[in-house]
Order: sequence, then C-alpha cells, then structure tokens
Amino acid sequence: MSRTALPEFLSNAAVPNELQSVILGLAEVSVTISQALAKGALAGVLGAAGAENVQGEDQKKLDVIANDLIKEALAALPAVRGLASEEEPDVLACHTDGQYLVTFDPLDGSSNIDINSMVGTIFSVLPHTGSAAVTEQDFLQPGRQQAAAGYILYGPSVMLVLSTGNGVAMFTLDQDQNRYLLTEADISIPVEAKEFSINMSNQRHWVAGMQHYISDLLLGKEGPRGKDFNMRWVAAMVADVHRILCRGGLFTYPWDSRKPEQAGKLRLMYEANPMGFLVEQAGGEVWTPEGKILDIQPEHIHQRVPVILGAASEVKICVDYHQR
Ligand code: AFP
Repeated sequence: MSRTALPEFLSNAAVPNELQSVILGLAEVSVTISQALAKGALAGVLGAAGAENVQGEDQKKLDVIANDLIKEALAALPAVRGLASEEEPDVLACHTDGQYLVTFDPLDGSSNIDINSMVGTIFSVLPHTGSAAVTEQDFLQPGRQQAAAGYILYGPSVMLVLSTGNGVAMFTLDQDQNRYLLTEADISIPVEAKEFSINMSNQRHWVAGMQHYISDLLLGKEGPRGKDFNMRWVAAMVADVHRILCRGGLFTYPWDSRKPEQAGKLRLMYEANPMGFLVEQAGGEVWTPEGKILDIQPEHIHQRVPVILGAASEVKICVDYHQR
C-alpha cells in the first residue's frame, strides 16, 4: 500500500513553504532523538543531568540532549524568528526576517525515560507579529493564534501528530527510510467519554468541584452518572492526550493546594496550548474551570494552567461541577 509522506501531505494541504520547513525540521530532528532514546543505557544517555531547569525540576540527560538538538535544528531554519523552550529561562532570537516563533517541550514525561516508557516532544508554531528584535512579549499570543501544533510520541512506534488548523493527522516513522508516512487522517474525538485520566494520588489536594466530579465517576453505574468509567494515567501528557485522540476520554491536571501560588502543573505555552489546538481540531473541548484555554492571554512564557480536555460533552460536565 502506498502511503503519503509528510512533505507530500504538507504540499497537498497548501501549507506555506516556510511553515513546512519548520515542521519538516522538527520531524527530522525527532528521528535523531528517537535513535538516542532507542539506544538508552547502551549510549549512556539515561539518568539525571545533575542540574535543575527553569521550572525547578531535575533535568534528565535526555532532556538536555533533546533540548540542544531541537534548538540547533530550529535555529538553523531561516523561517524561525525565535524559540522558547520549557527547559530554558529566556527566549532565543534567531533569524531577523523569519516568520515564525516556535515553543517546545523537548521531552515531555521525562520521568518515564528511566523506566523505558513513553515520552514525547511537543511543539507550537506561532506567527511572528511583533518587533524586529524578538522579545518574550512577541510569544505571548493566545493559543488560538497558533499556525501549527503537534507532538512526536516516542513509543513502540514513533508517531508525529500534527494540525495546521485543518484537522488532525497522524504519521508513523518508517524506521527503514527515516520518513514519516500518513497513517490516520481526520482524527475525531467521540463526544461522550468512557475513560478518564488524572493522577488520583493528589485527590485530597483538589478543589471541591474536581473532588465531587471524580467521586461521581468512581461511583459508576450505581452513582448519579449511571455508567462505569475506566481510568488510565501514563504520567506523560503527550501519551495521555495521544490515547484521547485515538479512542476518546477526558484528561485533566487540576490546580491543587500543594503549590497554591501556581495555577497548575502543566505549562500553557509548551503543553496546554499545543495539545489544546490538536484536541479542538479533533472536535474536543479544552478548558480551565473558568474558560477555554486557547483564549487565555499569556502573561509569561513559563505560565502554568489547570487543564481539562477531551470529549466535548464530558469536559463540559466537569467544568459544570466546578461552576455549580
Ligand atoms: P515533565 O515535562 O517534567 O516531563 O512533566 C510531565 C508532566 O508535566 C506531564 O506530561 C504529565 O501529565 C505530568 O507531568 C505528570 O505529573 P505527575 O507526576 O504529577 O503525575
């Protein structure tokens, strides 16, 4: 069976050439990252890097390797005006006539690296609309302005999942030829959910609305929801959202009282906005308890946000529990 390769898909979809170059640059560097992940302990790349990132989290060696590889690859592309990485304190200015700003989480779910479980690279591409010299201010655009967003999931197979604002497509890496081939087009998330995804160990720290919502899900058929729900938690947003794009459900990482000064654990510009763009493009909903995530005006690049996303009807029910 002949399958459409990523470059051909982008041309057929009339994606502007400069945007194509950014997406193809990310696709290419992801192959190198996937090879480092596959070698694992044999290449000496597992374990801690011995440093903390700007988020105050311990970095893994592969966080640093993936960050450096992506930075180098993107900074070489004339279309890239500037970069912001979850692992770096400041934005990086690139080409003065580049049209796009790229934000990325080089290796989401990095606590999974040392247990040989799924991780991924998440990216968001924004148009550059600001001043000649790139500043953090230029990146502070609501997620709805994204020109493209996606992720590369390093799992049993390596997959690139992408939206340029015209639906969601999934590509699988052909490891013999190092090229991504289209394997699913027009992804659609079922409106109703049968599965939810949350780190239950934090239950006692959630707000009352989330406590009540999850308690009712756990009551199953015998409770007010009148049906049983299954639960899954991979501890890598990229893998949990991939499951939702593949077979539906609800994912949430709520605000909790352990760090009341932080709005949530997940980062707006590196995780919530790009994943939110994909989920909305697949017909799902993406909210905080107060409103739609893609409408949030960011205040700084490392901002955090509570996230409720997935099946449209279930997300609305969850938000409703918070607003009662
Ligand atoms: P990293 O970006 O530090 O790898 O964190 C991953 C993550 O932000 C997100 O991908 C997961 O959903 C979440 O953390 C898992 O958090 P818990 O360890 O609290 O379950």
